[in-house]
Amino acid sequence: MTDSTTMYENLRSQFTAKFNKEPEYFVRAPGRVNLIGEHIDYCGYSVLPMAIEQDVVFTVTNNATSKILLTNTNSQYKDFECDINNLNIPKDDPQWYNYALCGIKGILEHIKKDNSTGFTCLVDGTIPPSAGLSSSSALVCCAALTTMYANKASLTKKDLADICAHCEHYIGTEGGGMDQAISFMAKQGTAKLIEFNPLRSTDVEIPCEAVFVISNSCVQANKAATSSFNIRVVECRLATQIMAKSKGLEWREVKKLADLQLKLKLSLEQMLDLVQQTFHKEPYTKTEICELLGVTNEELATTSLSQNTLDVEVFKLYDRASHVYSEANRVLQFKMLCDGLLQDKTISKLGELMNTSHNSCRDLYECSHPELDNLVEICRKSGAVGSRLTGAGWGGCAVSMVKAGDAVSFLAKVRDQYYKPHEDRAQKILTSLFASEPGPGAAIYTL
Ligand code: ADP
Ligand code: NG1
Ligand code: MG
Repeated sequence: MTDSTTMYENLRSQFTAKFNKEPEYFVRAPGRVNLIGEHIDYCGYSVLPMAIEQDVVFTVTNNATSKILLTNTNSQYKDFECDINNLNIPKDDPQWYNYALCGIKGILEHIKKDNSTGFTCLVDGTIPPSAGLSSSSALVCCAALTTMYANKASLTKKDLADICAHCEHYIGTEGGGMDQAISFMAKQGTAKLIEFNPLRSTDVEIPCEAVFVISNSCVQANKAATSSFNIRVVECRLATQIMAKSKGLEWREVKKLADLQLKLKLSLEQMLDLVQQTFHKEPYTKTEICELLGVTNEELATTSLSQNTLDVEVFKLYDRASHVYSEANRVLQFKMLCDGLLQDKTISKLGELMNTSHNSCRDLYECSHPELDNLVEICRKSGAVGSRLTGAGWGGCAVSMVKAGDAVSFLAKVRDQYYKPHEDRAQKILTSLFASEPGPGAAIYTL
């Protein structure tokens, strides 16, 4: 905490001024940048993120009662109060405090303790919100860790990551657990391969001549406020189930593209062939999907859809499944290159994989945004070896891999082309364009 001592002292003073008592502890959880492996965690495939320095910090004192009191250093986020034994999280109202309630609820359901202890908490965050750097999960993870500590429970990082991956579903987004896993399991100085089912993490040593630069398109995309994210989850589920049925499997039981691959014992390349054999490129109507699966509209709602996708009429299966299987392969290639298992030109090969990943997100997964594509192009022309959107997309950040010696000129070129010409972007440049190193995971600091 040495570098950030002033920041923590400042939070302590703000807490004392607001609540007229001393805080007992701090809890922090970092955001993350995903280097490669986009929109595949919820399909069961491995991803390759690293934690960033930006984080969410709770300054806390436990209450003698079950009351929870949340206040935020940013006045845009209004104070919130409730009883820890009576949590209500609507799926169609992504208020900031509901993310905290997700983390609290997840832990309470796991530890099953009667008479839970509430807490008073000042929340502070430095992760640009709705920018694909996982501010939402940092908030969820911080709240979960606080609830664990306040209630004298003891959970491993892996337990916490597993619980939090699921509990962000309470707010409606059906994410796959990458963000929460890296927030807890991150280690300073290393990116991580995160694998699922069972959850595990492996250090990935990035070549030392590579620097990662994050640039925010300044287009915000709030994932819980629209159905775009969950539509992608459902499209992948439908693609899984239709391929499973075509192969004579009990399709209702298979929900993830990775589970289907395991059941069929095929390679990723063979899964791509199966996608091509099974699907036409044109979008599928709901009627066509019901016919293929042999179910009614009502049955489809329970076998495959989620609350905010019930009214969706058109699904793209060929493109979405093609993205997932090819992206899963790119993650494996990226890891092997970093491990030195694939020879020659490591950096430029890593860059190529990042570029192909972005193009696939843009064209097949349609989760980019014109401004984000423009930013990625600028990054590539400014000397990045590779550049791609990071996180869910539809706006938010790009991550670029740059050779260390090129970093200064890269930053200057991107600043001049993307930020300087627009006053609103220029004002936010310090928090929008920065190099990032792998940071540590979530922690509790007692006072
Ligand atoms: P991402 O996870 O990519 O940053 P999301 O759309 O998933 O974006 O989550 C963004 C939401 O998280 C914000 O709208 C806000 O409700 C919440 N949030 C993020 N940072 C903070 C913060 N510092 N304080 C309170 N709420 C925050
Ligand atoms: P962001 O951009 O942080 O909301 C989301 C999901 C991840 C993953 C990525 C896309 C949540 C909490 N996060 O991240 O699980 O699917 O998109 O790779 O749902
Ligand atoms: Mg999020």
